[in-house]
Amino acid sequence: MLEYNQPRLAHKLFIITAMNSKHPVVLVFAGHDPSGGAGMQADIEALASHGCHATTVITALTVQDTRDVSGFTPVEATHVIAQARSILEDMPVAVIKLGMLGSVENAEVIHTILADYPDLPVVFDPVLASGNGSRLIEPGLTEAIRSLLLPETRILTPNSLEVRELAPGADTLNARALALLDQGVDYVLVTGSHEPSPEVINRLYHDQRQLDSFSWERLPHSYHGSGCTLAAAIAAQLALGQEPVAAIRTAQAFTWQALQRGYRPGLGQYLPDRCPPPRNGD
Ligand code: PXL
Repeated sequence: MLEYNQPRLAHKLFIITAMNSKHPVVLVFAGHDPSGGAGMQADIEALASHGCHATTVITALTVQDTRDVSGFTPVEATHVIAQARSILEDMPVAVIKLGMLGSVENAEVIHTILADYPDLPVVFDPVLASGNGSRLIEPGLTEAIRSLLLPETRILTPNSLEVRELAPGADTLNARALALLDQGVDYVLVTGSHEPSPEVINRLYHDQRQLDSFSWERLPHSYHGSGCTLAAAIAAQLALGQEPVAAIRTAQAFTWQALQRGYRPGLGQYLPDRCPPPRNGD
């Protein structure tokens, strides 16, 4: 018993160190988007602008621009697990953030890692498709997410389309979100930008009920990387020591402001501005 508990105790002390460090470390599993709008780059920018240190395990390489995704290649699962283990053994990771996973094998090895570090909070943006609807998963991955990763997730941030895929058995958005809680997720924040309401309404579920809802002015453009930005900002707030509900509230404001400052570097969607330059005198 003692042999089993000692490493866990050591890891708890590691987490306390992580929370107290000047730049808390967040371990991100995500795909690479060469347009720089979504995926790992979104996460690094959002985390850095909160003063967190992003450590980065790339799970898939995509081919895309600001208009659409034309393909992706998952990274080998053996490589994913080796990247993660070397970081976890080196640095006091405070929070794990999951985005695009790429393959069923990657979901399986990530599950192994999460099982080995049960005290680390997990923020999961369950990426299934690009904003334009191109699939970013291979067959079987939705089921692997449901059975292996949802039970390990502290905060899940699906959009309303993802909720429909992850909980196909229930009939309303509310019932689907509650079904995700039943699957073992602690907090589900369903984002509402794909719904037809005049304002964007995000709903937060916890403890078998809807806990809160948040209404945001709908911005005029279509944005690439907003979901990644939101989940990374939540991960950052948790790593900085915020409680889940406060983290979720503050991260939405960060994301809305990044979208409001958004810019259009290419021919397609706008990108969030997660790193505004310092003003003169700052
Ligand atoms: O926005 C979801 C997303 C996440 N991660 C990667 C992506 C996308 C959307 O295109 O490419 C790598």
